[in-house]
Amino acid sequence: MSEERGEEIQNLSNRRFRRRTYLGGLGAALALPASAALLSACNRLSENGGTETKVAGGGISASAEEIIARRKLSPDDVTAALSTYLPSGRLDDYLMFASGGQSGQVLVIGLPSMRLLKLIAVFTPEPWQGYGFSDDTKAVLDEGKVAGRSITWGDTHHPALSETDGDYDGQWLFINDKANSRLAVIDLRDFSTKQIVKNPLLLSNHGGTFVTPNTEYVLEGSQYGVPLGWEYAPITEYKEKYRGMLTCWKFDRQRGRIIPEESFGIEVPPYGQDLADAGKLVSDGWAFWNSFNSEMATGGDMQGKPPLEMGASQRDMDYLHVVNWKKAVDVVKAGKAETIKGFKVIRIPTAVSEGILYLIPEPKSPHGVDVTPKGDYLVVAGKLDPHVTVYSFAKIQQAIQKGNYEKDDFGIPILPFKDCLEAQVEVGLGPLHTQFDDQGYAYTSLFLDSAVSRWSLGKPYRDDGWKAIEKVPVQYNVGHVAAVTGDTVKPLGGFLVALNKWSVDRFANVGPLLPQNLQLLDIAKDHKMRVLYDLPIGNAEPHYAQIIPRERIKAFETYPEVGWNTITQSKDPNGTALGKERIARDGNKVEIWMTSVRSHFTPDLIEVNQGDHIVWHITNTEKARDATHGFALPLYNINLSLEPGKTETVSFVADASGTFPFYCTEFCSALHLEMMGYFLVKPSS
Ligand code: RUQ
Ligand code: CUA
Repeated sequence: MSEERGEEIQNLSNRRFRRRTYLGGLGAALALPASAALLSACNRLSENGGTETKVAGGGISASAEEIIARRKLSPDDVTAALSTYLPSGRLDDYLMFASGGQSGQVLVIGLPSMRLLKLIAVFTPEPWQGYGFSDDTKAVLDEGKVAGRSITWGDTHHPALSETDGDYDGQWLFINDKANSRLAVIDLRDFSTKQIVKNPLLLSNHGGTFVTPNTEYVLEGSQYGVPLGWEYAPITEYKEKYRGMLTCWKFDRQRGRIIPEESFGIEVPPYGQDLADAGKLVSDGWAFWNSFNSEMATGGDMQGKPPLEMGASQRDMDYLHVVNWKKAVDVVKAGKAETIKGFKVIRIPTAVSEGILYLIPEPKSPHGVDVTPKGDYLVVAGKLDPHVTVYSFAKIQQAIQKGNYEKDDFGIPILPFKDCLEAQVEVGLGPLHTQFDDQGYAYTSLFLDSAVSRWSLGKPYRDDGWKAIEKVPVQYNVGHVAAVTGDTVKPLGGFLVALNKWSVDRFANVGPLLPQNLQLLDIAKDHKMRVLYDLPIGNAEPHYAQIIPRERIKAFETYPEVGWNTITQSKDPNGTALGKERIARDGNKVEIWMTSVRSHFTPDLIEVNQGDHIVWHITNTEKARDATHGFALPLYNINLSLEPGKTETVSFVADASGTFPFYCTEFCSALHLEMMGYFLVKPSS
């Protein structure tokens, strides 16, 4: 070491500031002796010779230390920054799929950097992806029509990655639309939506989507009771006519589609079914839904009745629904389901006599029910009870065997609470949702406390028993939490994201509608939990999220062949090779086979007559990664995205005459602005 260098280090280590604010945190974060980390950090700086760096916020800084001082960073700030920063070009270790709330989309976020990587359009037209503009994607959105009406948004809540043996396999993603009781299927080969299914009997859902351990079924529970099929019925007949339904949607992995004809519902009372989870391992074959309105309150505040939310909170207990979905599949196969509006439904008496449906009391107004990694316990968090309630799956089975049950007003067996209870752990105020890690800890969001609680599971997970360990504040009003593979049979731990509803003072004021705050927490085993990063979400309210190791996703880099149909994931008969472009007229139908390649559309001049029916196929013949072209046609409200290899078709009537320049909307090349052409529509008279 040069004398100069030695002196520099000596000077650095003598500075009280560095010792106080930098050393401890940095050393801990890197799991190195503090001095070694410091030495290598300053060695790197001085080896660079020109250590002066311009940093954001203005000014010149000579060293990490000076940046820390000028930006007034604490040791925790520095360790947080070092834990999440990714140098350019380095990839995130995990991908988080978060619901996009009212945007009707899915957000894809990299961890630990918390960078937004993609929005996947699902229930809402989205121009960048050309979603809802091409014929094929319009058809996907049209599958989501409700009683013939186009719905142009969705309230996405709970994404579910497809699973093999209870763990994410990275192939498919499902998500619900709470507002209209719909489900969507997203193919993770190209991160785009392939199918929307509308539940024919319901108008709202919530306890879904959740998949069974081998993605045999995608589960969807209704939330707000309606007569099945939502015909009018007086509210005074709520108990007689209104119902909930738990729907098991059959998923065909080969076809990559939900098969409605092989799907069915299980009728349940109008108890306001809430979140759900599928059993796994020892509890495979079962599924669990909470409920929050066993009072069957229907509001009527202006008729002198208690407001709905008060009415729905009168009893001390609501009901956990325990459902044997495997048996339900057999019952449907045996022809014991009824058909309502073309959809198979197991009615309540059949569900009871076949041993498909049981209830267990649960502390009032619960929200989440989460199955532990081995499938042996169910954790229920009751919003109005400071405990999480843990039920034992084995005890539930014993209670079922024992028989001699009480029944609810609908004749459904109620298993005794005490017989099924394993433990109650006081975790804090307003517990909602629980995730798990690889250490036998559970993490529960505390909405009212604005905190995340870490608590230990009892045997066989940990010897220290069922007990609260620590709490960390989050900002603010946390809904769901998501840990790495935190709801699977193999949770990996390490990171957890708190999806907070309120951000209040965390970000620059952007007016009265504030962003949501997704906070990344370090939950590594060897130290206390800590918040590392705040990610504002400025387009909607994400609810649930799932986090998967990046390498489990095997997405296309470009489409496999030029002329690819992204809905069928196979060659499109209208895919067009370079040199095969053409325009064909048949009566007043004009069909165009166009190619796009840097920096040209062929043909680039098209003339038709007003009133012609246009069928326009465009194939991006590029093979280079990221060589995407767009296609915009003014007035006609068309914008497509043509990723390398993709063929899109758009059909319309050229009912407006005029001169329409079409152009590429992706800055694809130096001659991108020149990538245009004219669509001329000759007036008919
Ligand atoms: S839900 S937090 Cu669908 Cu809990 Cu929103
Ligand atoms: Cu193609 Cu710009």
